[in-house]
Amino acid sequence: MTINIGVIGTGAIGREHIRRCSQVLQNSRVVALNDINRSNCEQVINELGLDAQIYDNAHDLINDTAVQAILVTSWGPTHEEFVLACIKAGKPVFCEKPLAVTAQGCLNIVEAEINAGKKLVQVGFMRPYDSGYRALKEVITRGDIGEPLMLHCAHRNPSVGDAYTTDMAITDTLIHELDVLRWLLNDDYVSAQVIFPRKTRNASSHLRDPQIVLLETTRGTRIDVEIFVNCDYGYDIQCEVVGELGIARLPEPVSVQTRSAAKLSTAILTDWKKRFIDAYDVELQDFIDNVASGEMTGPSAWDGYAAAVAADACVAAQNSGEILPVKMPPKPAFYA
Ligand code: NAI
Ligand code: NAD
Ligand code: ISE
Repeated sequence: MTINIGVIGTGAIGREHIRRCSQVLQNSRVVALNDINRSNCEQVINELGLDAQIYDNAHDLINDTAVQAILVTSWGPTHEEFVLACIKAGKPVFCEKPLAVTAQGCLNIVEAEINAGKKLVQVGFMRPYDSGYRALKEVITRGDIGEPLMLHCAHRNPSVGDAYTTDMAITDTLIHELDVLRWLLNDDYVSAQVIFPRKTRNASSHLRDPQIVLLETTRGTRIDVEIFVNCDYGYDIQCEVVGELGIARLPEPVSVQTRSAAKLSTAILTDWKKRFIDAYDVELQDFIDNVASGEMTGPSAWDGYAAAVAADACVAAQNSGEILPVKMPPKPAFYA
């Protein structure tokens, strides 16, 4: 069964997802596009030779009976409105992170989904689909390194544009760690603190970069995450778990080792699109398969909400400089 997909937001990741839905994945076809900038849709249709209709209004796309499932890949502040409209229309929706830009926005989605009585939402947290993170989780779950005591993580981008603000280090970048570390440890956060080291000269004048986020979980595991979005040298994701019996590290992406000009070296990626390219394929195939079977199993609206609750606390901690509580309500049975 081929699923007819409508895509809202045909920017960087929207185009990537349209390409994979049209050329890489099984049982999916992109039939409708919307973007606030119509020429973005025209460009992607021409580039990929798509037979898709352009809608000037996202709500018309959502309500088109030919569209069976929706991808929301517009920028973060638009997500809540579009996801709520998909739930109202009773259609499955894959929403790029963040699910909404505030915890309250995510809660509105959680409540709408519970009221609809059916899981319809998958959030674009792709790291739980990454083979490296999966292998790391297996090592932890098997008990090879004993109980996890501390995590040292880094999320580094080579550079960001001028529109990137200090809070986006949390809501746009750290949000991936807030999701994947919760999944990795099978635990929730109880407190957050943010520290600002000396600023890099490569950051724009309004941006505080790098930042260090310190998190504590309900079991007392301590996590430090360095966010450095103008690190210059590459796109680099690190995660080291220190356990009672040993240490486990997230595998590095495959890269050929060379010996040349008196140097032993391996290349480091520079583009986020390539670092998790396989994980994006697996997450979206999972979404399409779940639309076909009628049962959503990927990162849920509750996972989007949990990450947003922690993100809200981190943003408040950026401003106050204090250690702040992360208060998660109990998980509703609907998401058990
Ligand atoms: P982008 O700026 O390249 O693309 C966003 C697109 O949405 C633009 O074409 C814009 O015109 C369109 N848009 C904005 N408002 C709209 C509206 N109201 N209605 C319709 N279209 C609208 O942004 P990018 O990098 O593609 O990011 C999009 C989303 O994907 C963000 O939520 C971002 O956080 C997420 N993302 C996730 C990644 C991941 O690793 N999972 C990686 C990159 C982005
Ligand atoms: P982008 O700016 O390249 O694309 C956003 C697109 O949305 C643009 O084409 C814009 O015109 C369109 N848009 C904005 N408002 C709109 C609206 N109201 N209606 C329709 N279209 C609208 O951004 P991006 O880098 O593609 O990021 C988009 C989303 O994807 C963000 O939420 C971002 O956080 C997420 N993202 C996720 C990952 C990931 O690794 N999962 C990576 C990059 C981006
Ligand atoms: C971007 O939106 C992403 O999601 C990338 O994965 C992340 O590394 C980057 O910092 C974000 O801006």
